[in-house]
Amino acid sequence: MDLNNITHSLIELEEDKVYEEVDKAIEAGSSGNDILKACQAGMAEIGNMYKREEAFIADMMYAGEILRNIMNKIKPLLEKEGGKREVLGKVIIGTVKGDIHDLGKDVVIIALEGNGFEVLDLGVDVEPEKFVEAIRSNKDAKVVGMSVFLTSAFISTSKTVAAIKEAGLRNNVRIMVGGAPVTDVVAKETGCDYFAESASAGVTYTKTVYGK
Ligand code: B12
Repeated sequence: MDLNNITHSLIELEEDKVYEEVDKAIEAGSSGNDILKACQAGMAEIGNMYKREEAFIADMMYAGEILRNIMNKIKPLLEKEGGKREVLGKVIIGTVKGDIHDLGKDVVIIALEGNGFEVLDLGVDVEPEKFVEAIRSNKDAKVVGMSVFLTSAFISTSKTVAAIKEAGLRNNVRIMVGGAPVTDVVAKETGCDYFAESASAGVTYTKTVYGK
């Protein structure tokens, strides 16, 4: 099924139309992942429009609310697509200090949980110390995920990794980082182990760390 209508109506912020299109796609048997991809394309374009000063921050906010509702609609599909039900391991996740974007992180949480991982969500604007404390009190968590959407918050990622090192906990965990502006180079320079370009890349990496 052609999911361009979802992307298009999201860009146009036609809220009712976009829900209608999502419902149609679900009924036609589209996968949760494909519906999500169509939404991500729309969100990226809204971000570009904001950058070109063709959209306001209020538009990004509205699009974010629409996406949150769509995520609630497709959550059962995404979970079912994950398959596994037994608990495979624990992951600590949060959006770094100075950054409040949480939609990307929340998609990752749905995907991890759907694939059998327990997730400790630290929320947004997370201080480095909070990551450290969570690692210290959850010795069974072998993976930490950091989300960052602002280039100005890359420094928080570096600081968080440094704080984990300073606390003597760096060897206890593998750290993955993701978010729209993140690249392999950013992951390396901030001291993370892995750049996850998508939720499913994050799931694959986590499975590898846990030997699953
Ligand atoms: C919606 C949105 C907002 C909403 C956020 C709502 C929310 N609850 O999250 C609001 C309106 C609050 C917002 C605010 C701002 N935003 Co904003 N926002 C966006 C927008 C349009 C979409 C982001 C989004 O939710 N995408 C959808 C999801 C699902 O994201 P995704 O990237 O596809 O996620 C996948 C991967 O990235 C990956 N992933 C993400 N995190 C992680 C973590 C791990 C561990 C793993 C494994 C994987 C992973 O997996 C996800 C699922 O597959 C982006 C544009 C863009 N290109 O992303 C701008 C964007 C990120 N924002 C931007 C800016 C500038 C801002 C503001 C500074 C604007 C302002 N002047 O105030 C503020 C910052 C506020 C703050 N302190 O954080 C810029 C950042 C530029 C930069 N490079 O620094 C962008 C890129 C827009 C642009 N092109 O200019 N924003």
